[in-house]
Amino acid sequence: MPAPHSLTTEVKRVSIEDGVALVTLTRPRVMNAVNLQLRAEIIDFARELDADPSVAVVVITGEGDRAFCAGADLKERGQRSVQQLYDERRFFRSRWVNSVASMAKPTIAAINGYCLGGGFELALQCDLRIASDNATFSLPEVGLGFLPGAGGTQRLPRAVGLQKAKELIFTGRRFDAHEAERLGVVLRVVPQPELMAATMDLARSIARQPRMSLIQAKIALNASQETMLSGGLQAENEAWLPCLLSDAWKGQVAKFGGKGEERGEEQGKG
Ligand code: CO8
Repeated sequence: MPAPHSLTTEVKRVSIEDGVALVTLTRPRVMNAVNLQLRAEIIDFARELDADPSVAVVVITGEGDRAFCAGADLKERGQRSVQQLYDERRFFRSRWVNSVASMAKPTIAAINGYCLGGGFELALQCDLRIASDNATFSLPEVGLGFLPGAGGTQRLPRAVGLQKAKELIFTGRRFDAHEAERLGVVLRVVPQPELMAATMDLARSIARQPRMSLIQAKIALNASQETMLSGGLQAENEAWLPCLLSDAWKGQVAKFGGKGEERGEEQGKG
């Protein structure tokens, strides 16, 4: 395993250890709101960490205990003309709405405090979400004269069902971590001081799994949300086949006296 390293900018910090990249949004004075720079850096780090062989799992969180992310930086947006907002959206939309969701590697949001608007949509891009007991969720865009336009109208119904998503988006009401857990928005809720330890434990346990199996399993699981059953089963088969050639599988089958050919290298790299 390469030595741990980190990458810090004005708006985010990345540290990598034990196969887990921890990305922290570092704008706590504005509740980690997403300005243009942070949006561009999220798009970049998603691509870079996906290609980094020292990374198996990516965790995203917000600095401090008040907010994961309070959505778009409304102060910055307020300074921009309609033309600028239109041009930026045309350029960024397709990159932003799938930036984290399109990562091959598993991703986890560690949600501390407010998780609003575009911040909630960013969390919905992650494969797994763990919330601290002080987390508060809302998609308030309709009340702002907009609609959730960074994936919220598509990913929330997939998480909670269409009717509940309509209630939450039409009203924009805030709901707490325990309701988020009941609805299936988050996997589980932990006391605020334990959030990062619990999330990193989960991330490390996933990072110890064979890399190729994780990536192929994610492809097959995601296909279940995009296709009919027959298409999903086909995608599962296509995801299964490359695993047959992985070092991890060869090593496992050799342990049982099978025709694993040469033992795989270290498990976790297959
Ligand atoms: N953008 C910029 N600054 C913010 C944001 C934000 N989204 N949220 C909070 N801040 C700032 C506050 O202005 C304040 O700064 P300052 O001290 O300079 O006044 C600081 O963070 C602390 O905030 P508060 O003092 O308000 O702290 P509270 O604990 O009282 O409240 C809240 C925290 C509940 C998070 C409150 O700040 C709030 O409601 N924020 C706005 C949340 C919101 O509506 N987010 C946007 C969601 S919509 C979205 O993300 C999609 C964009 C759609 C628009 C598209 C336009 C083209």
